[in-house]
Amino acid sequence: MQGKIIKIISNLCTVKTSVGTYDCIPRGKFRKEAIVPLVGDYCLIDPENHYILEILPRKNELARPMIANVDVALIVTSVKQPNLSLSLLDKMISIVLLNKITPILCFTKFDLATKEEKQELKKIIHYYKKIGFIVTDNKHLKKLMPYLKKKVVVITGQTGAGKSTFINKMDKNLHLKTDEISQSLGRGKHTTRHVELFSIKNFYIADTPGFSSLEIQNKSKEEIRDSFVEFQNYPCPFKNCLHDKEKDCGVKRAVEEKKILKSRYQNYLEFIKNI
Ligand SMILES: Nc1nc2c(ncn2[C@@H]2O[C@H](COP(=O)(O)OP(=O)(O)OP(=O)(O)O)[C@@H](O)[C@H]2O)c(=O)[nH]1
Ligand SMILES: [Mg+2]
Ligand SMILES: [Zn+2]
Repeated sequence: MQGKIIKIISNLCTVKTSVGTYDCIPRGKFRKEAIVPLVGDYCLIDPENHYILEILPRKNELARPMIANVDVALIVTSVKQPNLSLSLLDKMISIVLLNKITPILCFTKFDLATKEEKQELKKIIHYYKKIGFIVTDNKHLKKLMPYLKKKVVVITGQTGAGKSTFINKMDKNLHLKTDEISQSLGRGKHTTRHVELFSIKNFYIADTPGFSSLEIQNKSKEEIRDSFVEFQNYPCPFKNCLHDKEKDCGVKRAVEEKKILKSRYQNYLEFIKNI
């Protein structure tokens, strides 16, 4: 019988099939073959003995959050509490794009920002829109819905950014656990502990544990460069340039001329330095 893994807690996988859900454990051969089942996996199960027999090929997978077969990533970034982190945002955008997932940028907690901070945010949001991203907030649900229709969506972002709160808003029956952030640490408390896919309206959405730091894994400097999609708008005279050292680099010039957002370029340099 075929199904889709919608939840994993330790090694107990909840598998949704056309005739109901089954709690299954992966069969012994998985450990031997180093196959780790992921939420989002399509699999074959033995419903009588509650075994997962086989994981079907994936179209993509993320290490953080751990999930497979995703179409859209809703990247949640709080503008305050926790503080705005454009570094985490840019990193997540790169990871998502390099895994062939469509990013949607969702800013939360605008209500906590001052007038000046809102002005600054407006400019930042304008930039991300201009370079081609869908940008939204956690208030305008109606505008967002068409982008999620029939998709498998993962919500991801810093702990305490408001991911579970946002999903609760999408479906009033869910009642996912949410919690205030720690005032002393200025960040969330890792309230969501496991990845789980929910079928709501006409799409699937996975709530996931938040993070406070993130690594780009198994990607080359060139791949990271190419995930900064706006760089290609600025011709550079150097072949295969990483846009970090050359004096007359086209991308560096665009940064100086304020055509490329400075934080984007700085984050890019930081990411390739760490490869
Ligand atoms: N002021 C304000 N608070 C918000 C907003 N969205 C969420 N919150 C609050 O932020 C806190 C954290 O929200 P959660 O939904 O638990 O955050 P999370 O991203 O799921 O956190 P983890 O599960 O730890 O990753 C809660 O107290 C929410 O009520 C918002 O737009 N404005
Ligand atoms: Mg949560
Ligand atoms: Zn260059």
